Amino acid sequence: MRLLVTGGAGFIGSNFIRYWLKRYPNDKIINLDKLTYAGHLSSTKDFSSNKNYKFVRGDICNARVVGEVMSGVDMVVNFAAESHVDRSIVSPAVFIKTNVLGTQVLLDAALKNNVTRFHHVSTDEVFGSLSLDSNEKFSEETPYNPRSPYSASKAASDFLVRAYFITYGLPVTITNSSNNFGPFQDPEKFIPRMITNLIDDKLIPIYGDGKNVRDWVYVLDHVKAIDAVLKRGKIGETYVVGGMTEDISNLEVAEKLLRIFGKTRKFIKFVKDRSGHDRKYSLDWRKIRKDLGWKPEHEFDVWLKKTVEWYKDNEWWWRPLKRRAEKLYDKTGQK
Ligand code: NAD
Ligand code: TDX
Repeated sequence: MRLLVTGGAGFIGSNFIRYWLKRYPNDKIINLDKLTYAGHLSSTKDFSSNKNYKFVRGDICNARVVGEVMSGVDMVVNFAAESHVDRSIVSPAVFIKTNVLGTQVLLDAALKNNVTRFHHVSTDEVFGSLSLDSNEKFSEETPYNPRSPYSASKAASDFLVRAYFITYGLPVTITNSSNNFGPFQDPEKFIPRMITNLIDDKLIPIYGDGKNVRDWVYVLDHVKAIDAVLKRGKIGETYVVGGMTEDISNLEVAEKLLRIFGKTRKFIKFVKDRSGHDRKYSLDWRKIRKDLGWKPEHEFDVWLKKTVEWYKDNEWWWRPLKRRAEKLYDKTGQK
């Protein structure tokens, strides 16, 4: 089988390719990535010389390039996106271009080339925000209510993917996953930002009161969920993918990290809140468990510790990215 992976030099995409080449050694993968500030060839270093792997630098908004790489492809897995909420608040336009227009360009090419599957990687953020005292969980039935330019652009892309299924019969599937953590995540995101600051004995900036809740899934669990959907998922369906945490606040995550590092709460610094900051995400992933037999297997505390070890052992990877990541927060004042 021939797979086109977009955004494979990013966090989840590179973890997906690493997993897939090992799991399915006869499959061929083309990685189409623009190498924006978030794309790093260093994340693909260990598999870049695999004979079944090919990297093409290009933009998913460019119909010519997309047409070329789509030729002869069986399945598409679309990770390419602008993915950072804080950046979407500072510069929304590129989120609409890549996440909405780029997805539409890919869908058109997929249709022309009769791919057997177009899998779109999306987020739980399309469902909006829960209140802290609610027991509600997001599921495949939850109406969309995006609240940031990032989540609005991802919601628009999900709707386009469904429209191509309904209107043209393109064989699509979608996953809406919660917050991922693990190796190769850019140090501008929460967990790696905290870890890399603590390695350098710096304070860790917590937005607002730190009570915001996220559902955390280890990146390999997410990758395996996509594998399950590609192999056994039903065409036209959406699957919600969540992790093993239960209502854990940002402050609690920070405290766990402080314990791992043997540091005190003095390292916590409360900073200005994110504008429109979603309060809580919580997911009901019973559908993918029941229909496809997938469930998260990586326990949060254990894999948080292993993630810390990974960042300690791989300074070569994140150190060159750290200064640029912090520049964003010079702009937002969240330092
Ligand atoms: P990331 O920001 O680490 O990587 C994105 C990749 O896409 C980069 O390699 C970048 O160079 C590439 N890219 C960006 N614009 C492009 C363009 N126009 N053309 C080609 N390539 C382009 O993102 P991530 O965290 O790995 O997320 C991957 C996908 O998963 C995204 O669609 C995101 O919305 C979704 N998602 C992420 C999370 C999470 O917690 N990180 C959770 C749920 C869903
Ligand atoms: O320095 C920080 N301090 C802080 O308190 C940063 C960077 C974040 N936060 C908070 C904001 C959020 O409540 O931590 C939480 C997680 O923040 P991010 O890592 O920016 O993730 P989030 O905004 O939840 O979005 C992530 O999960 C869903 C991904 O970036 C998205 O791509 C994905 O769709």
